[in-house]
Amino acid sequence: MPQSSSLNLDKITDRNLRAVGEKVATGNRLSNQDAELLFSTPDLLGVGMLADYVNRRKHGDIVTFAANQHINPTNVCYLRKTCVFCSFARLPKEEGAYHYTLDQVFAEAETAATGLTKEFHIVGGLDMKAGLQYYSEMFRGLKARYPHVHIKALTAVEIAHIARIDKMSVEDVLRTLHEAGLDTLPGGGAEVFGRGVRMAIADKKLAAEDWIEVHRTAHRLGIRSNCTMLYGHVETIQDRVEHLRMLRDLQDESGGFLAYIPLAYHPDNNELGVELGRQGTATTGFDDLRNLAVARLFLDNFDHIKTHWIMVTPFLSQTSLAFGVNDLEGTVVREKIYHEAGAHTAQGLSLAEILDLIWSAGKIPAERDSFYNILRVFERDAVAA
Ligand code: V47
Repeated sequence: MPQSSSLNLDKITDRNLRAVGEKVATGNRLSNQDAELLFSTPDLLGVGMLADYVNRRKHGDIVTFAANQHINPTNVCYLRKTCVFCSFARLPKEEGAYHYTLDQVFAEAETAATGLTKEFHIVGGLDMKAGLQYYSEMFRGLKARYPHVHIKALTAVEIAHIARIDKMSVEDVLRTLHEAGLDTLPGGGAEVFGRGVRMAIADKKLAAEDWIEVHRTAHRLGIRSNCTMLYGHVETIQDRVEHLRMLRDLQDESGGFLAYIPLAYHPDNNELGVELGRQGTATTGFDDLRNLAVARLFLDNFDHIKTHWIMVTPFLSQTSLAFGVNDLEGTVVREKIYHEAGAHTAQGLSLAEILDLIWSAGKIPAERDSFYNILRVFERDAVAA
C-alpha cells in the first residue's frame, strides 16, 4: 500500500549529497559516482532519509517477512582451504564434517508439519557426494511430504558444482532440479565480484561472470532468484559499487531477481578473520545501515531489500526499517553458517518476536510467501485483542 511522502533536501548536511538527493527526488538513475558518494559521505542520516523516501513510495509502512527454515544438508566443501572467509566448510575427513542422508534432511524438515513453515532455504558445501541425484531426491521427498512448502535452494556456486560433477550443462541441471521441486535460487556465493577481492577471499570459487550466467539462465527458465554481497573485509567502495552495478544490469535485462540482501562478514573461526586481526565483528552499525540504504537507492529496479537480522542483530535490522529496508529475514529456526563464524544472535526468531520488532519501529508486519505475495497483515490492535 504505497503512500506518498515528501522529501526535504534541506535536511541533508552534505552539499554533494544534496545533488544526489535531487536525482532521487526526480526518479533519475544514480551513477557509479553517486553510489561512491553514498558509501563515503559522513551524512548517514541524509542517505537514510533518501532511502526511506524511496522505500515508502514502493511499500508504504508494510514490512514483510517469511516463515522459513534454513537447512544445510552438508558442510563438506572442497573449497574449504581457499574460501578463507567461511567458517562453515569442512574437508571430508575433518572433525565436524557431516553429510546428511535424505532421511536426516526429512527429519530436520519436520517443523513444516506444523503448517507454519512455508519456505525451506537449503544450501550447503561443494560436496562430491552431493550431486544431481541427491538433490533431486531430496526436493521430490520434501515436496511429497510438504507440498505447500516453497523450496529455495542451492546457490549459483552449488548449481555450477553439480553441473561439473554430473557432467551436464547448468541449464539442464536447473531444469532437472526445477522439475524435482526447486522453486527459486537463494542469493549466496556472490561474495564480491571484483577479481582482486575474489582472488583474495574466494580464489577458485565460481567466477563473477559465471555466477551471473547461472542466474541469467535461471531467470530465462522462469526460476527467480535472490542476490547478495558479502561486505566488510578487504573490498573497496569501488568494488561494492561495481558489484551492485552488475546486479542492476542483470535485473534490467531479466527482471528475475526478487530481493537483494547485503551480508555482513563475520570474522570468527576463519582464516580471513585471523589475517585481518578481527574478532567478534568486522562491520559496524554505520556500515550495516549504509549498505542497506545504498542498495535501496542504487538498485532502483529491485522491489525488495532484505535485512538478515542474524548477521547484523535484530535491533540493527529493526533500525534499518527506517533506512530503506522493506523485508526482514524470517523465522529461520536453526541457523548454522554465521553461528560458526561467531554470530551471537539467536538461531531463530519466533513470530511474536518478529511482529514486535516491526511494530515497535512504527511499521506494519505482513507475512509473505516466497514470491512476495502478502499472506496476512498483522494490525497491532487486532492481534492484541
Ligand atoms: O555466500 C559465509 C556468506 C552466504 C560467512 O537468498 C558469510 O534469501 C558472513 O547467501 N560471515 C550464504 N557471511 C547465505 C546467503 C543468504 C542468507 C540469507 C538469505 C539469503 C536469500 C541468502 O553466507 C555465502 C557467504 O556470502 N557467508 N561465511 C561469514 N564468515
